[in-house]
Amino acid sequence: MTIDPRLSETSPAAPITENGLFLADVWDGLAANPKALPAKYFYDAAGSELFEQITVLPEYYPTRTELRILDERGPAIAALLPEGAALVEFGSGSTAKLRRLLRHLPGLAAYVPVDVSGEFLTAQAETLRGDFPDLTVEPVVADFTRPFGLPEGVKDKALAGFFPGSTIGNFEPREAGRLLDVFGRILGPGAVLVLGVDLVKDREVLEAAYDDAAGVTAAFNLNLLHRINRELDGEIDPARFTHRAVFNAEASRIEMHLVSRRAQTIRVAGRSFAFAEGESIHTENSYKYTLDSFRALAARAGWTSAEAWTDRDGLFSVHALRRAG
Ligand code: AVJ
Repeated sequence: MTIDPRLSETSPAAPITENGLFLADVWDGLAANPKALPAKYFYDAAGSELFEQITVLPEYYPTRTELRILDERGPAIAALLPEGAALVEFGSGSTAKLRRLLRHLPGLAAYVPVDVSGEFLTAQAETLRGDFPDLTVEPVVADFTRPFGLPEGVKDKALAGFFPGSTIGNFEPREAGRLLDVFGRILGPGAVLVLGVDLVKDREVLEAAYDDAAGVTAAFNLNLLHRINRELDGEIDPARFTHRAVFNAEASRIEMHLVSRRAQTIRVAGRSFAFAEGESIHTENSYKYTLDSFRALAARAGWTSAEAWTDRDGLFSVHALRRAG
């Protein structure tokens, strides 16, 4: 574990425990101006369950739209992948999206799911092998935002990458470019990368997708405060915060915030943080692209656009990029 050296200059060091990094990030984020917390901490068991519920909400169009595009365009996507390729999935979530592709890829040499959670990977590999007995599954436990080595057995294969779910939207554009460059270095010359990218659209549609009528996204956002209470000895009353989702058109991103309903001081593991009424904690950015703005980002990271598909209503896109050979 690495401790951020800046922390010791401004505050007592966060205790070094299993949750030390989480606490350091929370203390850092609440001491910052404006206040912000990393979106990656949404996904504890409760948060992951809430996200699953989000994906089937009537207002939340991304998941079902991407699945539909993969269903309809599976054969066209498969035709772009080299024969006998190994498919590397960066941050393998549920296998639902992968399964859409697999049925069109009978000649796939291997599937390489990459995830930080070894436990999750093992379970996922097990079910996939059961359902696709001929498929070679070679999981890699790694943080996909940093360069990592591929298994020996796939190094000599043609490589393809898969990054669905518009996860790329959670990264600042500069970081998204850096990530695409890392993918390019891992996959190498001639590789094809298939990824899902959410599209810019009317503010009303975007804001409803992140502030649903049933309040599931609000619960997802507020769960971060519950998680801090549960895991970090937090003394936060989540009822004193309200969920807000707003489209920042200039930055082309949906922002999620937790807004303080009143002036208050909260405590986390013995440290206090003061809020003015209406002051917010910025908890997530979800960047939205046009087909061309995403192609331009990819080009800066060394990828050319092979093809891009959208649904009929232009809600979501799936891009196939190619690395110069
Ligand atoms: C998982 C990052 C793609 O940005 O749409 C959903 C997360 N946040 N509702 C997104 C999310 C609020 C989601 N991603």
